[in-house]
Amino acid sequence: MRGFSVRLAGLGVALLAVGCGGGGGNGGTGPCSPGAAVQLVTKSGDEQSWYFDNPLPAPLRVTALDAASCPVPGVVVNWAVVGSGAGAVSPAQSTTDASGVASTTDSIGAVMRQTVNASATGVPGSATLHANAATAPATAGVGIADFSFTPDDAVIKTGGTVTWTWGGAQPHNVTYDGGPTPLPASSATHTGSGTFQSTITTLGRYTYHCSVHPQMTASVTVVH
Ligand SMILES: [Cu+2]
Repeated sequence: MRGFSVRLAGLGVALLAVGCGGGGGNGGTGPCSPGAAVQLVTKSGDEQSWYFDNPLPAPLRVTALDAASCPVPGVVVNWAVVGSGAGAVSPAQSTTDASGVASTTDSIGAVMRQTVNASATGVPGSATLHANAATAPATAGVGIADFSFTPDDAVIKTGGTVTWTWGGAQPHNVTYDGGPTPLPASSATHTGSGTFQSTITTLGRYTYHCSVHPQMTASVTVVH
């Protein structure tokens, strides 16, 4: 009963806070007033599958929570790869922001499955995240038909080759528009059939589109 009335009181405070119109810049994290952090929980980035010896596409993120699951800002999170020879995190230490979230970039090493631990001094509950790696493919195939590139996010190992194959009844092309320069050569416009290849050695993400149908966009990512 006591807990219930306390919770109602808290709700009243929250409603008042919303009623104030916000923008107060008081450093709060929303409708709750954070106490001491008791645990770190995974926010995002867990179980990514990528390629040996490359940084993962998305950061690892955890949220610090107090006993009432209210996000806690200002918590210093220590990131560590568990085991040896399995990549690295950067930075190894980061602080939770106004939303209670801290992040780091994880490079997976030469292991197929990597474990990263996120912990904070004085916080009993830590978080464990995993990443999975495989050998990057030397070749990738992309279909061009029905106003789309399929897949629209091809990945090749450095020095590898992407082959586009035309289909359908519309004219399309591969026109590079972003990435490490100099950009690879773009293709001619073909209709219904034809192929085109790019062999790329410089690491990075290259974006391209069809200049006939600019809404057709896709990318090639070159990894280690
Ligand atoms: Cu097109």
